[in-house]
Amino acid sequence: MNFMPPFTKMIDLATGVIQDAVLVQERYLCDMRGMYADSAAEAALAAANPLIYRVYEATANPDEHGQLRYSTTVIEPGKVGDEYFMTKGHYHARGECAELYFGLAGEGVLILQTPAGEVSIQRMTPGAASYVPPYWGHRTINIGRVPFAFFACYPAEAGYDYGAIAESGFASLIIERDGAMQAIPNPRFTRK
Ligand code: M6P
Ligand code: ZN
Repeated sequence: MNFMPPFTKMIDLATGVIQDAVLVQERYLCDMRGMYADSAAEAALAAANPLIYRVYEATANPDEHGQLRYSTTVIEPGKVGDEYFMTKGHYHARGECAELYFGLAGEGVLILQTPAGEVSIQRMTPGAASYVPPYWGHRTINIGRVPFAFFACYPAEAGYDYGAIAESGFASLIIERDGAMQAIPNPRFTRK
């Protein structure tokens, strides 16, 4: 048995930043090429190349069975055309692994989807504990005017499968229409 040392890290609930984060991922528009529906709007923003989101990871816990990892994600406010800033979205490489999200700041949406294209849309405000069941792909979206931050905890062995979502996205697009969030069908979507 490997008795790794227990630890506690503070998370700034207003900003979502984890103290002494081991790994920080930054994704700019150029890291998400082709993922937004409006390619003309994407091209118009290409030179500015805005920061879309950051991921702070607490520790690099070993990817072994039984271990957990946790992170926070902070998505900037903004849109590409009508479509709100969002994460890439992924399935777990080990599809049987679930995940738990907890809203910290701002206002967001968690969109989930089965490989067959069934979609579920969950609103995430501070205090919302949203469960990502096994086998559902998941993406988060900032639908507010300030950064949207949430905490995530998942089996260390879950892994990432970005392929299907990078190719055809989710069955619904989350857009702003007349100042409000709306889900509309994604014409580019095909089943996994
Ligand atoms: C959450 C977790 C992470 C994930 C991050 C960004 O913090 O689910 O595992 O990396 O969101 O999402 P993505 O990897 O799809 O860009
Ligand atoms: Zn996940």
